[in-house]
Amino acid sequence: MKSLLFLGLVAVVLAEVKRFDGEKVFRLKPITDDHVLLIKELANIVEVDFWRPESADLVTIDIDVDVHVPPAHTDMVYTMMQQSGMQTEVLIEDIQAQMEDHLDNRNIDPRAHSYTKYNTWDTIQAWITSISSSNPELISRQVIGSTFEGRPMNVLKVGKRSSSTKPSIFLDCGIHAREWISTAFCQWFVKEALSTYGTDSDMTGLLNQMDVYVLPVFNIDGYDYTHKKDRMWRKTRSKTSSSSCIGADPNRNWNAGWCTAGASSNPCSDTFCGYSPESEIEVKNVADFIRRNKSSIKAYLTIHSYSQLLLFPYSYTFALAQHHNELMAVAEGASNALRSLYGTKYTSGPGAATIYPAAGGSDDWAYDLGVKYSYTFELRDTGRYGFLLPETQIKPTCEETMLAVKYITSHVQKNLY
Ligand code: DDK
Ligand code: ZN
Ligand code: ZN
Repeated sequence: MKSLLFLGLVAVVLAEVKRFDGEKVFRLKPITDDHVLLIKELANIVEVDFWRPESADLVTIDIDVDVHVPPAHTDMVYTMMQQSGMQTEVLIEDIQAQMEDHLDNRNIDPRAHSYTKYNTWDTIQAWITSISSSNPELISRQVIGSTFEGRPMNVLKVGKRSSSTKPSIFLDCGIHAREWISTAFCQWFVKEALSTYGTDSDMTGLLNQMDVYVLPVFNIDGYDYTHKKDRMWRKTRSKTSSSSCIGADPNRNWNAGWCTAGASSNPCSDTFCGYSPESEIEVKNVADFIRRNKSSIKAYLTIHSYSQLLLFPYSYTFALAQHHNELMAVAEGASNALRSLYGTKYTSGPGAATIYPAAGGSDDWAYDLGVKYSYTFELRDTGRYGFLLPETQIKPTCEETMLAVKYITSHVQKNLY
């Protein structure tokens, strides 16, 4: 009886969804070295969840630092910051309330797929199966491996069916679990491709001439975890015997200046680079796929949030990429196209100088492999909602992002031969 009770208790604890009642996101504006030190010290004494930049190591003077502070320390942190003279504002008053608000409460079947909802992994998986089987002329599907927890990683090849290999573009979403707007974008892209092929001449031309490989959710285990347990999870869910902390940052785990800057070798950090390059099976699976298809892949696009940035190599060094000028010009063109729809402003530039040095990223790796047009998007917003972007913004965000993506793909197409 006692052991039954105990088992029951364990089950309750295991099933528990993390709540964020009264938890706040602060925006700190460090303008002196002391301010920077104070933030780093704070991260040492309490467990701070960095939203932007993604860890204490990345904090420097004159950048906005968005941090989620555990409830027990909220007052202490606020007082500490005020006393130091650092400008501090409350960005999100109550994460739990915002978490409930950012989802639309329409009484529709939670398992039904929608392009204007943050779908669960199970729903996305069913969508992947059905959309590929009902559009055989434009979509084929392949499994490129499994995640750490054993979920199949599906890549959709979107393009007019052809007997010969076409030049291609690789697009992934959801490298980071909590960046839900990213995952929504890949689904939107597939929908737009299907619904505008044959009517929109740019899309028709693109899909006739090229294939777009779409990986709808890169970090599936993490994404599932954000729906079921902890909305703010970022990393993979891999376990090792060397640490009780789980997961590595799948955007620090690539073999490109691996773990030399803007990444942590502490397994408990949100920017943990992993035990070796490609230690994360999801990274290995995608890297293998890109290596296998290297001769056809002309562009690599990866979608993140938030900050409204369009980044390109390098992030592991301040050195400029060999094709810097062209990459910059295309990024500017894409940002302008994006802005033309709703006025959303993006900043473009090389990662290290524009956001922060960060080694081991997928874009740098793809570029060094020879994929010239390699871009990282950081979608909406700039911090009002952060990772909790309301579902009502899925449509406008995806629409404007489509314009930027199409600008890039048309440039790639023009430069094929
Ligand atoms: O991985 C990051 O910290 C952000 C997205 Se959340 C992107 C950093 C720039 C590109 C790194 N290769
Ligand atoms: Zn990200
Ligand atoms: Zn981001």
